[in-house]
Amino acid sequence: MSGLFDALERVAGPVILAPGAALLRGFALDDAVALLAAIDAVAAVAPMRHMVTPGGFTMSVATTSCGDLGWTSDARGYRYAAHDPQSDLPWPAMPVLFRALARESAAQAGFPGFEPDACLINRYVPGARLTLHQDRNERDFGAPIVSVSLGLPATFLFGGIKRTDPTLKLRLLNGDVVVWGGAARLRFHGVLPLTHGTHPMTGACRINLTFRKAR
Ligand code: MD3
Ligand code: FE
Repeated sequence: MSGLFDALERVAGPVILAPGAALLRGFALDDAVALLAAIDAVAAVAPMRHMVTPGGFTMSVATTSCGDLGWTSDARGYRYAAHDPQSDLPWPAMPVLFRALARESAAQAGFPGFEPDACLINRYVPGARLTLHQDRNERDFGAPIVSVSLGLPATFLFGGIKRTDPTLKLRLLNGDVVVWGGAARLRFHGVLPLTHGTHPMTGACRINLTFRKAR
């Protein structure tokens, strides 16, 4: 699955996108099949669903979570909760592989000892997108967020500290990991509408994992 080019990018190490933001191209490639199987197991217990924003919009991205805390949204706002509001069950445990990948990725980017307590799983089908936003529901902005892209490629928008700041476009591919910490942690970001396609591992979708320290 991983060719010479991928191997070379891994020995080359992190690409610094901006202060605090490090791209680890293909870092999750060898784990992709196992990650997707674990995602299926999580979604069997806590199904992917389209959350409603506090503004009343249904998100085009489908979401679930695993770990001690899961991210939820409804008319009352965005928050982390220990139970899936749809079932009242605790979120599924974070798979050991997820934990290890998040920790190793963060360490590669200069954030040793990262212990996420929440993993948000986003699923994009063609047309699904995420408008520019900041991630500010976590208690400690000192911890990074680690993101893992699987399946179809997406164009990621990386903005500044103000919503109106110019954005940089970055193509995120199957197996790419990005660590967002330090000065990058509160930058605006989003994902352009997914374009049609088929990926050998995921079919017609992209899945993104984000590992967070919510508490
Ligand atoms: C930059 N997810 O779940 S991952 C999200 O591809 C989210 O599903 C996107 O934004 C996705 O909140 C983007 C990359 C990412 C995640 C968190 C960040 C970039 C970030 C936090 C701060 C700065
Ligand atoms: Fe985000």
